[in-house]
Amino acid sequence: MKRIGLVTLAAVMAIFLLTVFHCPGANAGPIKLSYANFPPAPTFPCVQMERWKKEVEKRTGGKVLINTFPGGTLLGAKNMMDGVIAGQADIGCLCMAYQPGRFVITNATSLPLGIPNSLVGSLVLWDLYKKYKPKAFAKVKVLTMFTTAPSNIMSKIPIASLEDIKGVDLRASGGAAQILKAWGANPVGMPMPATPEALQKGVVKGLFSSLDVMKDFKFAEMCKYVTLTNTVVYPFAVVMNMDKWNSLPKDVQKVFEELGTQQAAWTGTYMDNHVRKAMNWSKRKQGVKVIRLKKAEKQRWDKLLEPITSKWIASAEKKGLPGKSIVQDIKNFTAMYSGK
Ligand code: DTR
Repeated sequence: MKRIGLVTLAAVMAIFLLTVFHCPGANAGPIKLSYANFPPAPTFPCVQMERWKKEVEKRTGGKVLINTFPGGTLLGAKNMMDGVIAGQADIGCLCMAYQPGRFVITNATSLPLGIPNSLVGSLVLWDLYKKYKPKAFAKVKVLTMFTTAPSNIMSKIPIASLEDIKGVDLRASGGAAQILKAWGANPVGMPMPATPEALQKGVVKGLFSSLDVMKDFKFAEMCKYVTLTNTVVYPFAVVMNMDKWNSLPKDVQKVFEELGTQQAAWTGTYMDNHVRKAMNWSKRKQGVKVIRLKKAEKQRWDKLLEPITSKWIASAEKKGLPGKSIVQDIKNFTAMYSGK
């Protein structure tokens, strides 16, 4: 009798232990996800990451915990996409302009098509992604997309004319590099985190980017001139490992899906406000001088950009992509979100 009792007890305990340790969901604790980002924590891609983390943890009632890795501590600017596909991080934030050949459709937002700010740019990009569902993202779940504010020239020397910019080494990536080239500068490509050292060492005399970086990377300490061009945005994507996405419970997936457009709009708004703050700080605390191109001069600069879009359309169509419709959609979405 005693032996049978012991056997029964052992069986009950075995079933209990198996249930606790092998049945996912039963007592398994929160779902933990890693989120990698390439630039330092105070910069806008990481600020939006922390906001998304907070929102997810709140909206799932603590069912999901996000572990964030800013500053390239888990994945860097150029291996973000492949790292997420391989599962080195569950989620990753990447700047598509750093790989222009890989993200052809979404990088079309980097053409000089007059996107006026980051909020409009982010909503346009997100709509473009949803409409075309580019193959480049087939292996991941895209959680959101957003763009920077339009780019301007930050430099150690004053640039007020095409003559001034001729042959100047300026850092830019992707579509923005083509713009600099059209203006006669010498574009030097590198991801943003490599730029402070390039400026310090004199490898470049300035950069072409949205102006948030004047404060967040303290570029205002080295670049005392800003030439306003308000041309082209840089597109970003936040992607998730597909198997990890498929393993999430439906209610968690729903929270992530709902955040897609909201996060794009939140980031756009944050960026636009932050650019204003960064420039106020740069002018007041760092004595940065803002240069506005004279009207006739601006016309010369704009004229040089005209062939870029038609060239892009031709090269996209050669690759079998509907280049013309993509450009038209960007223009239409921009007009719609700008209230035109
Ligand atoms: N303008 C792009 C992207 C960019 C703008 N602000 C930041 C901050 C941190 C990383 C990237 C960016 C660029 O020049 O790389």
